[in-house]
Amino acid sequence: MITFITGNKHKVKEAEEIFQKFNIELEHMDLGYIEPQGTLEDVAKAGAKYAAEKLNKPVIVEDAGLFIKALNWFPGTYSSFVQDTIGNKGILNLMNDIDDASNCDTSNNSIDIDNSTDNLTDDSIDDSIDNPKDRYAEFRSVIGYCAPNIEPKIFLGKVQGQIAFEEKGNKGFAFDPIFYVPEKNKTFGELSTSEKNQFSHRKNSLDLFINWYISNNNENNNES
Ligand code: ITT
Repeated sequence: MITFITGNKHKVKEAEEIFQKFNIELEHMDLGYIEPQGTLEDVAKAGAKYAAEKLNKPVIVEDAGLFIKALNWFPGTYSSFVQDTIGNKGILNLMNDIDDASNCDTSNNSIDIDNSTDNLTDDSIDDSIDNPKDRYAEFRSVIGYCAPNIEPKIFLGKVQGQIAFEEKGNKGFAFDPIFYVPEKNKTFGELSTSEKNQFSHRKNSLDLFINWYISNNNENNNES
């Protein structure tokens, strides 16, 4: 049994489905630990160590965030604060400002772009943006694991995508409606939990953790 320390019920829902597939029992607890300023890795390590010592049992915590290239990887470790303050609309506005700035001296180019997109549907225009790299973003998830009397371990998962031009979908949570996955032609907000769980940052970090946990537990079982 592993205890997942988090105050975010959406994370629990996603993690429960992933753990079920491996037949590992997951318990959820909201311990409300104080997160230090630092990288996702720093926060995950400190949180896992604190919770394992406090509860005297094996725990995982997760620190996650959205990293947007054009914004110098903002909001990153400030994702929670940014989601609670300017929200998705604020992020879309910041992206618009960047688009406007980069289009300033290239008004003639837009005539070419308009012509070239004459026959495209709205959906495919999203795919044909001048330089999709400009809207490049990734979600990162760091799982911190710790148990009494051991040092914490961390597992990093990522997923690549783009910031959409508008919010789409009402599934998922937080930044999901603005995180567009070109391969699926959908935002995370348009995917069910099971669909998101096939390739998300959280799925990738939890897979790494679970594989490590299973092989480590087997070794311990064989030794005893
Ligand atoms: P904890 O109690 O587990 O810390 P939290 O919601 O504060 O829950 P994080 O600090 O790990 O979670 O994540 C920071 C923010 O990043 C979170 O509040 C969301 O706004 C956003 N976020 C993280 N994972 C996400 C996901 O899968 N989809 C959309 N937004 C996500």
